[in-house]
Amino acid sequence: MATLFLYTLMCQATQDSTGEDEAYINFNGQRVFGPTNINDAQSREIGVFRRFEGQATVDLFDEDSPDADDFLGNLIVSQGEAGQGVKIATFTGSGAHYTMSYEVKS
Ligand SMILES: [Ca+2]
Ligand SMILES: [Ca+2]
Repeated sequence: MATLFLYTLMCQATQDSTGEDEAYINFNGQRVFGPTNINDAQSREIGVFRRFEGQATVDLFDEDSPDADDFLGNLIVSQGEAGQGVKIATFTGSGAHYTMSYEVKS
């Protein structure tokens, strides 16, 4: 087992062209953060940690209504990353640009 810590979500460019995104994060398919309103050059503290075995998937979405939500990309972490310190993941799906800092600990 290892623990994934999600620290900060940074938005370089939103997916929505009309202003803020409503960003949310799923861990292994379950919502763990958001939706939070976020615009270009803004960041949000996530402050979520989850235990996992083997590998885990973190998905980033922009909530839209009535249209379907936009998938902004994913991050796959593995137990073997434990102890490697803080890393930065990049999400560039659907024309957006986000980064997220995270860390895997044993
Ligand atoms: Ca959108
Ligand atoms: Ca949206």
